[in-house]
Amino acid sequence: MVPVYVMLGCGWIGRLLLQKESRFRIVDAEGDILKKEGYDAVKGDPGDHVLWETIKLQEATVVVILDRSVSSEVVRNHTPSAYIITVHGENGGIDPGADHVVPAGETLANECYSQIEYVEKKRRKDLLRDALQSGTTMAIIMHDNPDPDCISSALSLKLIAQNMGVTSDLYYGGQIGFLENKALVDLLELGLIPPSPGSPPDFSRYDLTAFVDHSPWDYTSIARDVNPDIVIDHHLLPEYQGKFVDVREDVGATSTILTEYLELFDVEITPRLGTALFYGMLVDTNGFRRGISKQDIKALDFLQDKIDTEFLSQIERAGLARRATPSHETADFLNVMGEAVKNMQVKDGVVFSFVGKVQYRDAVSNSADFLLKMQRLDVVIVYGIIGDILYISARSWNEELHLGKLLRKAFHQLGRAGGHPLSGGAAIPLSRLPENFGDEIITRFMQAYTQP
Ligand SMILES: [Mn+2]
Repeated sequence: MVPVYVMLGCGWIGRLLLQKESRFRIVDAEGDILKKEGYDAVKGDPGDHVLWETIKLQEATVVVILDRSVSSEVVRNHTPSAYIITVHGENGGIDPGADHVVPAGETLANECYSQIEYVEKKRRKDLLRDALQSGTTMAIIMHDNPDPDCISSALSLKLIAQNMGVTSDLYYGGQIGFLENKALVDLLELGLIPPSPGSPPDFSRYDLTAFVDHSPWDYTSIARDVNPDIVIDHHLLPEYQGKFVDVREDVGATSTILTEYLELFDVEITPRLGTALFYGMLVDTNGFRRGISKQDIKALDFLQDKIDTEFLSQIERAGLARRATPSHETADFLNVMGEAVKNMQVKDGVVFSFVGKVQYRDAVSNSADFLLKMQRLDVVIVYGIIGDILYISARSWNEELHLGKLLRKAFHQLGRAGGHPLSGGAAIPLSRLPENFGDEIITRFMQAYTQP
């Protein structure tokens, strides 16, 4: 479902447009220069059909024609479903073959760009609607440790589907570790279907299945054999084809993507839902410090008058209040943090810490967050054991590293691994690791880290 944009002819207008959207396949007389600058361009006549084959023009979702000699009708015949944008000729004549004609002038690149954004949104909306309308019941499957981003995204998809007469059940396979997240689930009255060990859910009784905030199949233990119809996520783009796959690596939170769909489908956003989406973005971007994009800012702007700060502090207080009582689970979180600090070892600028056996997976990631704030170093790796699985959480300040990809490279042969540029995780069965697994973790990570 990745959009394909094509530019026939470039010139100064094309240059301006490329500053806003670089993902164009371009045919231009100066294609060789553009290619040297890193663009996906070929040199030649923008009207040359052989070059159209080279750049696979027929795959285009949007074609911007900036060379006056190229006829939009001929392009239309070549790629009937694409949206075609042309520029007004000097004589001001309307091009009969185009979907949209942009008036020439200073603002032309902006006009083109907003057209592309509009078309792209409409295309996604139509595709999601078609996918949802192909059934009446849906299982929305969250990842194993639902966080606020996953929780609010699942609820949003449920509401969008409900508007189309589709009823949904929400599933997860692991634990909800953080107390705030439990409070969020309770307060939103989500009615999640908890995992029942020994009797996995039968998803075949649903017309539709959806994964939110994760992609097939690294982060679910209950739906490994499910081919989801719908995937909405912001982690690494999977090699997976479903009815509807919208995975945007560049956005800070899945909540951002769902906010866009709630707006497109005109679904009412209650203050609680608005707050949950805001909280999802807040947590996933580490308080808007990590991986925030233009799309996130737009979603925030849209949610701005739909956030209930009372409700937000209620969720955060729920976490703190329970933390103040010396419960079993609280002790686990604090103990694990203590272990993480005690067991730190530094190898070539990377902090490693083994926290032993833990009760909650979130306690491991919580500790990694804590060490990263505490340490002056760029990369932190914390790992601990639940049952017969070793869980790894990694955090970094260095966006160029892309931890998710690093972890995948280091550990994907042993288990599940992935994530974002600044945060990632892995889960590896102990049976696949040697006795001295600590050394193995360090060696494998350092190998991937030092040989990018
Ligand atoms: Mn997320």
